[in-house]
Amino acid sequence: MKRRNFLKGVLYGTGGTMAVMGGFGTFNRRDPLKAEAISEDVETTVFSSCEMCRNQCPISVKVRDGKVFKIDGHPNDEAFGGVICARGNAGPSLLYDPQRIKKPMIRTGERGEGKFKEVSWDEAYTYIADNLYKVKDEYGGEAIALASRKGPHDWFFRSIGKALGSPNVFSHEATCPMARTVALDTTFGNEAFAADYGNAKYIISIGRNWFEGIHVAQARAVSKALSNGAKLVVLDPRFSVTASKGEWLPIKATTDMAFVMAMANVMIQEKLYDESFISQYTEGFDKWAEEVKDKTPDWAEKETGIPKEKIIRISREFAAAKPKAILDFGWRTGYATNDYQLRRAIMIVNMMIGNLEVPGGYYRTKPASFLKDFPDQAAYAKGLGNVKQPSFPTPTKGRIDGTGVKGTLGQIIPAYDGAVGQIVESIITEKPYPIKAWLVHRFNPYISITGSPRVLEAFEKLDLLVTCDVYMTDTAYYSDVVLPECTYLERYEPVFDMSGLTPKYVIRQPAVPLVYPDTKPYWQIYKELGEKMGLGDYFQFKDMEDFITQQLTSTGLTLANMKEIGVWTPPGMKAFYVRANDAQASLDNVLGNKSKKIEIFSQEVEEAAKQGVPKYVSHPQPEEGKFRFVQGKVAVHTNAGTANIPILNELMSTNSLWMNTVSCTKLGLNDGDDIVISSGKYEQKGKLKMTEGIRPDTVFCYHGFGRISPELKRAFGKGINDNYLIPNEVGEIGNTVTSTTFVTIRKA
Ligand SMILES: Nc1nc2c(c(=O)[nH]1)N[C@H]1C(S)=C(S)[C@@H](COP(=O)(O)OP(=O)(O)OC[C@H]3O[C@@H](n4cnc5c(=O)[nH]c(N)nc54)[C@H](O)[C@@H]3O)O[C@H]1N2
Ligand SMILES: Nc1nc2c(c(=O)[nH]1)N[C@H]1C(S)=C(S)[C@@H](COP(=O)(O)OP(=O)(O)OC[C@H]3O[C@@H](n4cnc5c(=O)[nH]c(N)nc54)[C@H](O)[C@@H]3O)O[C@H]1N2
Ligand code: SF4
Ligand SMILES: [Mo]
Repeated sequence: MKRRNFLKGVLYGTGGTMAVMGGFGTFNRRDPLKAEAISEDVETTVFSSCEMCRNQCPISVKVRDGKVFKIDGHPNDEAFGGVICARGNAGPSLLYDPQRIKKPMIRTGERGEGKFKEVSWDEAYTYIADNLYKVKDEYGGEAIALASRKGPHDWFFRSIGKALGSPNVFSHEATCPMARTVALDTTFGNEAFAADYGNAKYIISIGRNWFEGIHVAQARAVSKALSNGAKLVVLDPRFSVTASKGEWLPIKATTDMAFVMAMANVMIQEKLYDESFISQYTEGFDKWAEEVKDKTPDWAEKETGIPKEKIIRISREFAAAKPKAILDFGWRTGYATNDYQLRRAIMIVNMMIGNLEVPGGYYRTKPASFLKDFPDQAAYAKGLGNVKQPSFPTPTKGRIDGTGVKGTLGQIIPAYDGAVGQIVESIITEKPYPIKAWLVHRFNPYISITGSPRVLEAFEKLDLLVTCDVYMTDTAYYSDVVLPECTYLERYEPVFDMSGLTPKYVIRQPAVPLVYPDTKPYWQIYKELGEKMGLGDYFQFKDMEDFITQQLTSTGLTLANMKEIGVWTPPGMKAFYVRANDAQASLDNVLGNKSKKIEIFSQEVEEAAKQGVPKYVSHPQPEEGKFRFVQGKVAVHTNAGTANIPILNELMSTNSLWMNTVSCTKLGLNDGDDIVISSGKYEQKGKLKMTEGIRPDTVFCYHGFGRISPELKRAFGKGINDNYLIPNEVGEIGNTVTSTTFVTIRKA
């Protein structure tokens, strides 16, 4: 293996630029094994996948003398192009961080006092098992809640809760894309859709910030479209990095649906939509046309603050680019309470230009199970198998969040995800019944769920709080038991299905042995805990090599193949769009609903909320002296995950509050001032950033700061925790809502 150029392949979006530029030379400076002192002979490459965020980009890990010294993108994955982002590059900084948790711990002091004793794994399992059974005996299995960031760990983690008869198993999705998921489910009967940015000629972002809220393949595809001359329009109340690359429309937050409905209004008035697509594939268009009849650009200008001429021009440009145009459906989608209706409206406008299953539009992802039904593609349909599990006991009570209750909005919440914020409310109010134990995996409710003070109040009331993480996070700090997981660079995981326009499988395998020998991978933790609890039948595999072998049986691939190649796509298969060669091709396999139509009018949403077609809801705007508070991602950090990682903390150790220059002047505030942000009952201190890059009625901060665990020694006490200021009020489908809070600002 030849020494690779350190300056290759880092996708780094920041401060208005996105360029392929240098990696962190600082690794060598920090690494005791200096690059120049190491012989080339002992260098190996391990193909795996990144976990610095949940995108799981395929990576190529360079190891010398048993140490990871560099991570690149996987060279053979076209969508990722051998590139990773700044956070992915910082993997070794996490791996070798002496501040990681290294041993299981049990609380000895008061909750939140930070006093723990190190224990053996067996002691930790025994403590958890005894206390879970105690809660189950006293209150029933339903009094145990589980929450994790959605991912491959779910199979193992969730088995514990489900085996104890709990219906209250949650993902993080209600804090993230759930409004979009519900919109897709209720419109297409299926949520597995993606956008083909790379081939688009016109892209409109509704707050989607590809160059800071990074997904490497998406950022590359949008960049490719831009280099090919595509036009980008960005609706965002602040000037994001993405806004800097297109036409920025500083929209009033929470009014996006007015813009989208006015687009539909113009397109119908001027007959710019694809009538044959609408008549062949959709139902309920007449009701939508009726709904948007009075949603004129004039009206939308008043709602959104965007001049009507721009709305009309953009609607025409968008329609003229059909079908290679994308009105983006967003990623983190919880701006206002009825966000799922905004996302439905967005997809309806997309369908008006017939941009489904064609290059440059939206497509259903193509896992093997999908391809089976297409004779030309069936040869590529080599599906992953499941590892067998006995059935779980049927819970005796319904879920605390009302998921699945017919005739209510609970009916349309995805049962796999649920409304995670409800755990906090049910602990505190004991309604509909008490939650007494909470198991948390790879998730930090204190930072991630709106209403941090309420989350703390909930922690206080629990009989048992268990957290499995790589750091002593804020939530871990309040826990009874803390389980130290090893990092992604030290473990195997199930083979991951990352299908897009073709099927794709990605492996995660250890690049190096355990750095801290008393940490373990999640699959081992939950298997051993399950066995300790007498639930071993749910974990019928010897180790992860065995698990993967069971998964791969029906694919014809082996563990050895996957270890060697890292990423697999069917050789010879081309990107598959169902309507690429036949504009009238059937979409029956793409649509998961009974009607086999794109449901512009959704009977299900009508029954649940009397909103069969999306209806406009006007959200309050801030009065004089108050500001709307919005937040977002920054290129060099991940959510609640990376604030304490040495190299990333060094790059950015805190956040500040963005405020428009005019508003600063009115309040007599200056750049860099120490300020207090108040949302009424709750306050946070911070620093002010004076900028032209935000609407005068809005303030903004990057998310993930304001940490309260003193064990996060680099991040502790620095910056603003947005969720401390935002109440734990949820949207109509139980999603967290983060753009509806108003704040006042004063000098500290
Ligand atoms: N570097 C980095 N990349 C990440 C992540 C990360 O933490 N760091 N996280 C990953 C995850 S989990 C996700 S979900 C994605 C998120 O990716 P995105 O959804 O693109 O990102 P966000 O930063 O959450 O939100 C984008 C923008 O929404 C704007 N905004 C707020 N309210 C409104 C509104 O009402 N209307 C409009 N039009 N705009 C509004 C904010 O100003 C912000 O700039 O990024 C992923 N990638
Ligand atoms: N106000 C406001 N709230 C938000 C957002 C916002 O923009 N504004 N963003 C929302 C979004 S989009 C999301 S997705 C959520 C994200 O919320 P979370 O899922 O809580 O955030 P993450 O940063 O993904 O990571 C959670 C935890 O995983 C841990 N971790 C990392 N690697 C491992 C591992 O290998 N094993 C284990 N066991 N743990 C590991 C990290 O240390 C971290 O504590 O937050 C949401 N909350
Ligand atoms: S987007 Fe960056 S941090 Fe996330 S998985 Fe990919 S390389 Fe890692
Ligand atoms: Mo997210």
